[in-house]
Amino acid sequence: MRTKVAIIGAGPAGLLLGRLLENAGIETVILERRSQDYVLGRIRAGVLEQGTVELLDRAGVGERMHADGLIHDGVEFCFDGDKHRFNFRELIGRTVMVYGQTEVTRDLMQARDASGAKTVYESENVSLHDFDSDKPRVRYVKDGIEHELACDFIAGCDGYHGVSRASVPAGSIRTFERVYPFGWLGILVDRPPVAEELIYAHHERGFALCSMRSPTRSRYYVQVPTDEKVEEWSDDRFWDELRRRVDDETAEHLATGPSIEKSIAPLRSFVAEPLRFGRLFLAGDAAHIVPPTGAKGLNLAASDVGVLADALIEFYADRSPAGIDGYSARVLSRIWKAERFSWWMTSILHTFPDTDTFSRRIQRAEFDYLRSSEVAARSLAENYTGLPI
Ligand code: FAS
Ligand code: PHB
Repeated sequence: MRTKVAIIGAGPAGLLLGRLLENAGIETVILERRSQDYVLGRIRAGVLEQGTVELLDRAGVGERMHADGLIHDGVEFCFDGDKHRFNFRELIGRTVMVYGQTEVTRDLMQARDASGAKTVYESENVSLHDFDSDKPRVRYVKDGIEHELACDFIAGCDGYHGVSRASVPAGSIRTFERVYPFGWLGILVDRPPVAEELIYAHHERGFALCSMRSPTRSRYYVQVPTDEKVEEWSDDRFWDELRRRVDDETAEHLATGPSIEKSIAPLRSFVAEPLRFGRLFLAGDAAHIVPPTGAKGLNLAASDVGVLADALIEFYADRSPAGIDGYSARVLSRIWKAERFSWWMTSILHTFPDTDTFSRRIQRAEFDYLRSSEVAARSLAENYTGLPI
């Protein structure tokens, strides 16, 4: 079998790259380890930057997002009960879209299925070969039968635990990492959101986030120790803890109910460099991880593949290598700025086990500076709504 671009992974990065390339007449094959239902069953991101919305429109999958997504002009920070709203539209004339990653993935999957482009779900033992030559190959097993896919390029969109980054010789790649001493326990509940916009809460007991998926479905998180077990958290225990970390008004208006999903996600910052190895390119979580505090993970994956798609389209149109040669440096510059913002948001909003009174005063000063300085607030707004691609 042969194709132009072999894409490893059918998460948002792989599916969006596939759409952008197929729309430009460039044939792709996506190899995904899991089933479609499994991929759709993962509950993850919730906030889209305007740049991501524009890319999804360009991919031709924006209809349901514009119909069901919620435009948010800002967010609220709550520091030990003090609340302050940051109005992004007033500060910098930009907004964000609340539309769950599950729905983005569903829209991309449906468009790909309708186009007839080939996706091999439940492909096993994917391995990458000869990507340091101009004849790269991918091998995989499907239903017990071995296959080989010859291609021009391989896009490693297979996430943090994928095979693509692991296939790069150790001496050819550097990684940078910070693992945080806590995780996020998240629940999904079919109850109206407690507020119109997201509330990021700092409290001495730990961070909490009030988010949403629609006017009738909410998403909440509380910071938990890294060794916490989700089975030790009943719904009642979760709601009690959330109420203690937010302001009184929010606690009073919280509409609680049975969780329909409950899971703990670890928090880490991670970047691999470079992101191009001959005919292999890394994009999305295969290339980087951010703590979800800044709502950057999904958005970075989208901006990576937007740049990679343009580079590959240019190569096939003009045989020009300029875009593919410049891919790694270009996306890494934006990745590191998103890493900085996500680390900063995580640092000011979470309670660190080894913290001291000086560090807690600095966190409070960060909040006081943000709410008293328009310049500081504009910087927050610029980063949260997404830096230029
Ligand atoms: P993904 O991990 O989504 O997709 C990679 C795909 O590759 C998967 O479908 C996987 O099955 C497949 N794959 C892996 N190995 C393979 C192999 N060997 N062969 C074939 N396929 C293979 N971001 C936010 O902005 N906000 C959040 O709240 C948030 N919460 C998160 C919670 C969790 C538990 C996790 C893990 C991430 C969260 N993220 C969040 C980040 C998340 O949204 C990612 O940034 C986003 O999924 C990145 O998309 P992809 O790069 O496509 O990677
Ligand atoms: C979510 O709704 O899942 C969400 C929103 C904002 C974040 C992280 C997660 O920063």
